[in-house]
Amino acid sequence: MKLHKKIVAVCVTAGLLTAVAAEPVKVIFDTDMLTDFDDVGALACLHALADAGECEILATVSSTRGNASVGAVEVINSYYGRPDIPVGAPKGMGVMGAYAGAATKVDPSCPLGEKNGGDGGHYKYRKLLADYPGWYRHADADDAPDANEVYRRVLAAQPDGSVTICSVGFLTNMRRLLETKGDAISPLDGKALVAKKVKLWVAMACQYPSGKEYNSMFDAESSRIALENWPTPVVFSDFQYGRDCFAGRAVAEAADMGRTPVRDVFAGNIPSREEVRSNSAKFLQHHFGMGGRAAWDETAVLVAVRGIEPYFNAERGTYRMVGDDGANEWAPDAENGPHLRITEKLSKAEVGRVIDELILRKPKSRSVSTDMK
Ligand SMILES: [Ca+2]
Repeated sequence: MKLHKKIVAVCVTAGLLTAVAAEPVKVIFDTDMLTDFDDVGALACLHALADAGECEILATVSSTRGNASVGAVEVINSYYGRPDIPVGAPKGMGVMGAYAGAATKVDPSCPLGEKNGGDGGHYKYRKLLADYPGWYRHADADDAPDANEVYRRVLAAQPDGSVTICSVGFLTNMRRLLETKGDAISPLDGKALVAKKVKLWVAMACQYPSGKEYNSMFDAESSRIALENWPTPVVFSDFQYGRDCFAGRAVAEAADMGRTPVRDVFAGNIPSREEVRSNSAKFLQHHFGMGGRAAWDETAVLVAVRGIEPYFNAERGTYRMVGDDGANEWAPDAENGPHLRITEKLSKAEVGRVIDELILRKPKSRSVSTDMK
């Protein structure tokens, strides 16, 4: 399966989509392993693409202080044989968990909840840490390094214009990074460092044509500052694209995989086909199609590593926050808009199959035992 080595990457320069020779895309992945679990599929896709030589994962940082959010990332990294990828989390601001709107963190003594239990949406990631002891270093995100330091150190060490940031959570770290000052790592302030080192920011965020979207609404101030001040091209996989592009049931139902942290999360959180079929209110059909869970975050990884062209079309304009309650709007501007939002090219079912194929790939190597307790 070396086909992907021949795929050309697509980069966005000066407003043009330009095909260039394939080199591994250098990616910083910024995620919220807090409530939803398309993040797990996205990180699985990223590792599968790294195994294929299509990308290099420079860092995997959390955009939330939710207790298990960094540890969950480390469990997935360990599964794919990359336990030493730098991790970090925001300090002093941002979403805490259990729910994104919660003002306090989960009490560590709180019993491991079930769906909608006492530890809110965070139960699935607390369970991951409980089930895979020894696969992570940071039981609480607050124990992890400052995401700012991770970003600055990683960016400063990379060639100019070479790094793609793929964010599939809150925009907190982008705002904090832009507001950093020159330091021992780099004399450049955050905005200058980003302008110098970052090629592209791919963000799963915002809602088309307007509305409130999870990733951009809960830390709305950071979203506004990041969107208004980011100095490089930005591509959005917005709520509208991913909401009916489903993936993950294939790995949830895979009979030959055994237990893995990726499969555990999908198998434990996707309703059965029968549940979906018999849900008369259609809630489950909208949120969990027969293909699995809405693949918002996985689509952002596809864009970050393989570019827009193979799977998507794009529309140019501006995503901006309006008011102070987390709402956003899209202003189309085909000539001068600084942002692109992906739209449908391949059918979403086909995109879902591409994502499933990546999630189903077994890791090339593992550096920790996969024996389960
Ligand atoms: Ca996410």
